[in-house]
Amino acid sequence: MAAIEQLSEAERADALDGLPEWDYDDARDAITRTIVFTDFAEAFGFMTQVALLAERADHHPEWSNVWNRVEILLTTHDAGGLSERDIELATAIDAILGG
Ligand code: HBI
Repeated sequence: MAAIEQLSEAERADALDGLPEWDYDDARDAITRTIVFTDFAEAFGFMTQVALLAERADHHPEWSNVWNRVEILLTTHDAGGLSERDIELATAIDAILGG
Protein backbone atom coordinates (compact mmCIF):
# COMPACT_ATOMS: atom_id res chain seq x y z
CA MET A 1 0.00 0.00 0.00
CA ALA A 2 1.42 3.42 -0.98
CA ALA A 3 2.63 5.60 1.87
CA ILE A 4 -0.11 7.91 3.11
CA GLU A 5 0.68 11.62 2.77
CA GLN A 6 0.10 14.37 5.35
CA LEU A 7 -2.30 17.00 3.99
CA SER A 8 -0.83 20.37 2.99
CA GLU A 9 -2.25 23.49 4.65
CA ALA A 10 -4.34 24.23 1.56
CA GLU A 11 -5.65 20.65 1.34
CA ARG A 12 -6.45 20.75 5.05
CA ALA A 13 -8.36 24.02 4.75
CA ASP A 14 -10.42 22.62 1.90
CA ALA A 15 -11.15 19.41 3.80
CA LEU A 16 -12.17 21.23 6.99
CA ASP A 17 -14.65 23.35 5.03
CA GLY A 18 -16.62 20.14 4.56
CA LEU A 19 -16.38 19.18 8.24
CA PRO A 20 -17.94 22.10 10.16
CA GLU A 21 -18.61 19.95 13.25
CA TRP A 22 -14.89 19.21 13.69
CA ASP A 23 -12.21 21.34 15.31
CA TYR A 24 -8.59 21.50 14.23
CA ASP A 25 -5.92 20.61 16.84
CA ASP A 26 -2.78 22.39 15.69
CA ALA A 27 -0.50 20.71 18.24
CA ARG A 28 -1.37 17.24 16.92
CA ASP A 29 -2.24 18.17 13.33
CA ALA A 30 -5.52 16.40 14.04
CA ILE A 31 -9.27 16.98 14.01
CA THR A 32 -11.49 16.54 17.04
CA ARG A 33 -15.17 16.23 17.73
CA THR A 34 -17.08 15.72 20.98
CA ILE A 35 -20.56 14.22 20.88
CA VAL A 36 -22.99 14.04 23.81
CA PHE A 37 -25.62 11.29 23.58
CA THR A 38 -28.76 10.59 25.60
CA ASP A 39 -27.08 7.93 27.71
CA PHE A 40 -24.27 5.37 27.75
CA ALA A 41 -26.13 2.85 25.59
CA GLU A 42 -26.49 5.44 22.80
CA ALA A 43 -22.84 6.45 23.12
CA PHE A 44 -21.59 2.88 23.06
CA GLY A 45 -23.85 1.97 20.14
CA PHE A 46 -22.28 4.83 18.19
CA MET A 47 -18.79 3.67 19.16
CA THR A 48 -19.61 0.15 17.99
CA GLN A 49 -20.62 1.47 14.55
CA VAL A 50 -17.46 3.56 14.30
CA ALA A 51 -15.31 0.64 15.42
CA LEU A 52 -16.60 -1.44 12.51
CA LEU A 53 -15.91 1.42 10.08
CA ALA A 54 -12.41 1.84 11.47
CA GLU A 55 -11.64 -1.84 11.10
CA ARG A 56 -12.89 -1.85 7.51
CA ALA A 57 -10.79 1.25 6.75
CA ASP A 58 -7.80 0.02 8.77
CA HIS A 59 -7.79 3.53 10.24
CA HIS A 60 -8.57 4.01 13.91
CA PRO A 61 -9.63 6.95 16.09
CA GLU A 62 -8.02 8.09 19.32
CA TRP A 63 -11.11 8.40 21.49
CA SER A 64 -12.50 8.43 25.01
CA ASN A 65 -15.94 7.78 26.48
CA VAL A 66 -17.39 9.01 29.77
CA TRP A 67 -20.98 7.80 30.19
CA ASN A 68 -22.92 9.66 27.41
CA ARG A 69 -19.94 11.66 26.04
CA VAL A 70 -17.55 10.55 23.28
CA GLU A 71 -14.44 12.58 22.44
CA ILE A 72 -12.78 11.68 19.13
CA LEU A 73 -9.42 12.71 17.73
CA LEU A 74 -8.39 11.72 14.20
CA THR A 75 -4.85 11.87 12.88
CA THR A 76 -2.70 9.51 10.85
CA HIS A 77 0.24 8.14 12.78
CA ASP A 78 1.85 6.76 9.62
CA ALA A 79 1.75 10.23 7.99
CA GLY A 80 2.73 12.19 11.09
CA GLY A 81 -0.43 14.23 10.94
CA LEU A 82 -3.76 14.76 9.19
CA SER A 83 -4.31 12.71 6.03
CA GLU A 84 -7.10 11.92 3.61
CA ARG A 85 -7.91 8.85 5.71
CA ASP A 86 -8.89 11.11 8.61
CA ILE A 87 -11.14 13.19 6.38
CA GLU A 88 -12.80 10.06 5.04
CA LEU A 89 -13.36 8.61 8.53
CA ALA A 90 -14.70 11.94 9.86
CA THR A 91 -17.12 12.12 6.92
CA ALA A 92 -18.30 8.56 7.63
CA ILE A 93 -18.74 9.41 11.33
CA ASP A 94 -20.81 12.48 10.44
CA ALA A 95 -22.98 10.25 8.24
CA ILE A 96 -23.64 7.93 11.21
CA LEU A 97 -24.70 10.97 13.24
CA GLY A 98 -26.95 12.20 10.49
CA GLY A 99 -24.72 14.85 8.95
N1 HBI B 1 -4.97 4.44 12.41
N2 HBI B 1 -5.28 6.68 12.99
C1 HBI B 1 -4.52 5.69 12.46
N3 HBI B 1 -3.31 6.03 12.00
C2 HBI B 1 -2.50 5.09 11.44
O1 HBI B 1 -1.41 5.40 10.99
C3 HBI B 1 -2.94 3.75 11.37
C4 HBI B 1 -4.21 3.46 11.89
N4 HBI B 1 -4.66 2.22 11.88
C5 HBI B 1 -3.90 1.12 11.35
C6 HBI B 1 -2.60 1.49 10.83
N5 HBI B 1 -2.17 2.76 10.83
C7 HBI B 1 -1.82 0.33 10.28
O2 HBI B 1 -2.48 -0.15 9.13
C8 HBI B 1 -0.42 0.67 9.89
O3 HBI B 1 0.23 1.13 11.00
C9 HBI B 1 0.25 -0.56 9.33
